[in-house]
Amino acid sequence: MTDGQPNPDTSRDVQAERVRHLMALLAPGTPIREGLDRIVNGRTGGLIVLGDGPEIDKVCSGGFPLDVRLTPQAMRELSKMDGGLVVSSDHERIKAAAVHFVPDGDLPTMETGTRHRTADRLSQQTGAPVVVVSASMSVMSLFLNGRRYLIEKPEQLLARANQALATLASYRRRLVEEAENLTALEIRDQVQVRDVAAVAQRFEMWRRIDAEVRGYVSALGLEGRLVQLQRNELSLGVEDLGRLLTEDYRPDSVSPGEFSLSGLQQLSWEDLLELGNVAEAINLGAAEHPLDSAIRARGHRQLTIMTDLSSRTIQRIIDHFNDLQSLVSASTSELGDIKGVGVRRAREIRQGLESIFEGDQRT
Ligand code: 3AT
Ligand code: 3AT
Ligand code: MN
Repeated sequence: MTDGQPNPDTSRDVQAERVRHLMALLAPGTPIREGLDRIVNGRTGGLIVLGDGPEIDKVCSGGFPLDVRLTPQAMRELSKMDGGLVVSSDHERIKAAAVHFVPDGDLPTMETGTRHRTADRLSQQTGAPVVVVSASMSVMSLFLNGRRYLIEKPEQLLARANQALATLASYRRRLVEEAENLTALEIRDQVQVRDVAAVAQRFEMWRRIDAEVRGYVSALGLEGRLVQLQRNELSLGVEDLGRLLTEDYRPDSVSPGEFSLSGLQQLSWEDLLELGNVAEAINLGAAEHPLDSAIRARGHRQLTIMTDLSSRTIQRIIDHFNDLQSLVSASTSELGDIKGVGVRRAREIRQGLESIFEGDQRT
């Protein structure tokens, strides 16, 4: 990348994040969305700039300055006039109505109608989001920095949210399978980098779909409650799994704060499917044989699953034994001597370890 150039990935992420945020502000249940829906139903069309101030004033001509509370009714009535509305950045007030906008006509736009061309250029010139309700097509669009986004109806969003939820459920199943597989290998001390990478890969795939679902939830507003409940159900324990995985497999040379699975977020979907890329993105494995190298869990995950010990006590146990293998061969009394554990808990841990061990031998 050349110096001084904005990173295209970062700026795309920033734009995507801004669009998600705006879609939440325009979601069903908000006054502005109700106003937009009324304009759609009234078939008058509308052009609404979300933001005011000197930059916007420069491209306004004519119309009527106002300062009234934004209500759905006011939006609808004021949109009956030719021209558009200026709304305060916090979406609380309507600052002007029947405004004729005159953005720079040299700015490129692929739109055809004068309302849409104006909205596109207006957003490019001022950086403000601009919403258009098409009178002829009954659709709502958001223009932001030269791009147009459809503001979808709840039915359309729900259909896609449900598809995403089904994907999320199946990704969760695969993630749990890979985590169980890892448990079996941890007990046998047969973990290779590829096994950890497989769980990390599934975690990241789950995270991506989860982000998509969360986008739908915010765009659905009040209509998103059921999707939200299902999403919560499908995310139970997953964040913890990701955290425990990093605590278990962070290389000794890397300090705790510097090791995370977030490196995976930079991978394209295609690259994410290669375990070698996954291992590299989270700095696991040697350079020559990245996937085959043996690796040991510290034991955070197993201790968390098996016991109700505080993370501080778990850390103490791990500081003492170093890794899960030494923990497996530890005696009850050695365990009990650790501060915060005690005899009863030591016995619980031993039994817990033995039961996964036996469970593993049976299969
Ligand atoms: P009506 O009395 O409603 O016909 P008006 O002066 O109120 O005329 P509108 O703002 O309602 O005008 O615009 C009506 C259409 O005129 C919209 C657009 O297709 C066309 N139009 C407006 N301005 C321009 C322009 N600068 N160039 C080409 N077409 C334009
Ligand atoms: P529709 O899909 O027909 O609603 P459009 O992009 O085809 O939108 P039109 O040319 O039909 O747009 O114009 C429709 C109205 O849009 C006319 C006027 O009330 C409003 N409009 C057009 N240009 C401007 C502008 N520069 N500033 C404010 N309002 C405008
Ligand atoms: Mn038109």
